[in-house]
Amino acid sequence: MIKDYLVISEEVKDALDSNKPVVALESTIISHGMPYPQNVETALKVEQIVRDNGAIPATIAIINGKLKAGLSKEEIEYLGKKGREVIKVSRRDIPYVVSKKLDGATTVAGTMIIASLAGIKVFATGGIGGVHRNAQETFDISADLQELANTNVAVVCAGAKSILDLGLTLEYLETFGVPVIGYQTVELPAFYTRKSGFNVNFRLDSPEEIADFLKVKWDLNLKGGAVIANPIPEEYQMDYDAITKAIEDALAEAEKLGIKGKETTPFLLSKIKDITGGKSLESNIQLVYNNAKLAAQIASYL
Ligand code: PSU
Ligand code: MN
Repeated sequence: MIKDYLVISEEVKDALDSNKPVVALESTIISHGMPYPQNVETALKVEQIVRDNGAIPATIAIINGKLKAGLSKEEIEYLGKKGREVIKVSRRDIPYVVSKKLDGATTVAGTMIIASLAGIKVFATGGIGGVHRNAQETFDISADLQELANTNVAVVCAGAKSILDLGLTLEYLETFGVPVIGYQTVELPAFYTRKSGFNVNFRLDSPEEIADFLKVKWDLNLKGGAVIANPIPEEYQMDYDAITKAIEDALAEAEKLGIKGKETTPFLLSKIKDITGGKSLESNIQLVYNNAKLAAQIASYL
């Protein structure tokens, strides 16, 4: 049944069959998270970094109605060029995009679902979705959090952007039993910055310890994923006040224009990039590389 829908690339299939480490990568970050051509360059380099660290990359998307684990260079180029014209696919969107034989770029939630169907346990990205600021009014809580509650995939990220309410995001994850692990840090990183003012649940200092943690969680059938929060390297972090101001301005603009639903996150990401004159993009690219490396190391121990 599943195999009527899921296409795993030869390389990824071979790796999974021979128990080699595989790292899933998402595609919304390519289509909606970064501009062309940096998005394609980044996506290809991320794959290379995964390889350099001993694992096989599986970039995930929906192409012509097929759930794909492992994209070709041409497919990555295609998604990157189409950009925000590609449908952003979270859990609710999958049946539509598949039944209509469309293309879709998968979010963290969408990527976790397909990774899990393919048997991939570790996934690297930039930042996860979460509870938006003012969610008590808007109810805007990313489906990524429910996916983390339910689907057994570990997500290596640089924390979450403070376009979100990080405190409420942590509360939500706590309620649903999703552990938040800090890699070599007790403080939750806030994507562009290493600091957020919030603590993670557990600090673990090596990929091996993180792999042990995940093994225990899943051996005990404690359903769901984990957030592995990996701070942006010191030299690429942004000035705290500058990024805070850019985020405030982007949020005000979104409010003024009445941006809602699935448009909100892509709108804020591109606004922040414009306001910071592209500086945020460089940080964003570097933190993704850093996450790909850690994810490959964790996958190798698992
Ligand atoms: N946060 C980022 N970069 C991103 C995203 C979030 O810093 O590219 C993308 C991811 O694909 C994430 C999605 O899963 O946005 C969340 O969207 P929403 O808030 O609509 O659930
Ligand atoms: Mn939302």
